[in-house]
Amino acid sequence: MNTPHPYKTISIIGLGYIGLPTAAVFASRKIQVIGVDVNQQAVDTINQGRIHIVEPDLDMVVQAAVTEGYLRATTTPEPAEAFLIAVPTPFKDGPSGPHHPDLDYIESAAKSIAPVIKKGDLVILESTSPVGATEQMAAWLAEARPDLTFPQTHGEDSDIRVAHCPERVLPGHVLRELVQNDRVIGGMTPKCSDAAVRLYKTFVLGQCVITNARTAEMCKLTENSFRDVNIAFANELSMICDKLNINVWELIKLANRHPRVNILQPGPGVGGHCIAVDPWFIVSAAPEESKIISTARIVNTKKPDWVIAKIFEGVDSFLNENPLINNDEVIIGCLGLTFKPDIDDLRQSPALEITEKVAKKHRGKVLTAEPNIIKLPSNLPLNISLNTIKELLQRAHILVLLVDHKEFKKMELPKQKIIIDTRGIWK
Ligand code: SAJ
Repeated sequence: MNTPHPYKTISIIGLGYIGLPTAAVFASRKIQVIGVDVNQQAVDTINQGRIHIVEPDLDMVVQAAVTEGYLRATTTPEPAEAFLIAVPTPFKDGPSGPHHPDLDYIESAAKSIAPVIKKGDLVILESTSPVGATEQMAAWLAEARPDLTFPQTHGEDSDIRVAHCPERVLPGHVLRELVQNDRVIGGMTPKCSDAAVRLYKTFVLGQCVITNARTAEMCKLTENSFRDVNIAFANELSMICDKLNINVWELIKLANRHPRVNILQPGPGVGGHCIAVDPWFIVSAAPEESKIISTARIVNTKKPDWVIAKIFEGVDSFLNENPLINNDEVIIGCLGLTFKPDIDDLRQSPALEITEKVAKKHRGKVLTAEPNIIKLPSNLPLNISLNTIKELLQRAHILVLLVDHKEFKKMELPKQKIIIDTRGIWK
């Protein structure tokens, strides 16, 4: 922790779910951090010592870092000794199909820092990236700065060091995992790796394990694909068990008593910007060889449709039992919108997808309760409204549990006869 390091100022490009906590942790080690983001509102919020995302304890760390003068945000990159790029890597339509990696954010981040980098600087790509993205980023930097040398042409003698060090923290536990997790450090050369290790060792207590950039890229994709494949197995089991009239939660608990079995939990699908995206980066690079990985993606992507079918089966049986009620008077209550518990992140959320698709198909009202957001996203069907948990429980005829937020887990078994519990909290 106390090893001297040459980084007086670090710049983090992208102040989202990964960049902001990383910036705050560096700043908490009394290093000057310049955070850069294209979103002026996020920049203003951070400069007031506040945060624009939900992550436990992050508000306190950011407030302290800003108040003590170690963290400052801006929309324009400034000189620093190390640059960490933590921008999104979504997918787009491409030659290999609809899941082609989209490196546009990395490209514009690289081009935005190019004018301010100088000899001796370190540039790290933290964003989860397809294999080859770090080399591509170095190529963009070299193109913009022909006066500097880069590892792809000058190896160990290059002016600029370049590495890929994927973030691997779990939303909801980011501050702890940033410090405690091992870190994979993939330098474009061994000197690039050494420079990156010295940087991360300012706060990482886990091991910093060195490899090359391509292996580091593939390692991150592999970790998330491993989880996706295992969740797909659990999701497939849940559909099989439903057909065979077996309680899948009990089944998994029993099977997991075997010393070498560890099945994950079924749910309404897999969301977030990572696990629902990253496996496609492998599939798009090697489609013929990625059969299990692509099938798992399809199983998880289709799980929301299975849940929706269950909800409408529930509506039909409610109408059968209540012949005096019309279809458009049936109120469906959906608990949770985020992609996993106790966060505010709606990206690729199966809960949001289900709520939206149900509202499009259902002629009556759809109530949602989501304790982590204050306003529904725009463009949702007009029959969806955001309610308190109490209101929703009082009014809904059919209850759908989509996210296992702590507030829902505390609830007694609701009185509704028709409950679709996709997370097994009421088993
Ligand atoms: N899920 C299930 N059943 C489970 C576990 C998860 O349905 O048993 C669902 C969640 O509800 C959610 C989705 O999977 O919709 C993803 O949630 P998650 O908690 O598994 O993972 P993320 O996306 O929040 O974070 C993952 C982590 N990767 C791994 O655990 C291998 C994290 O360490 C990475 O840093 C992160 O992706 C990332 O940024 O890539």
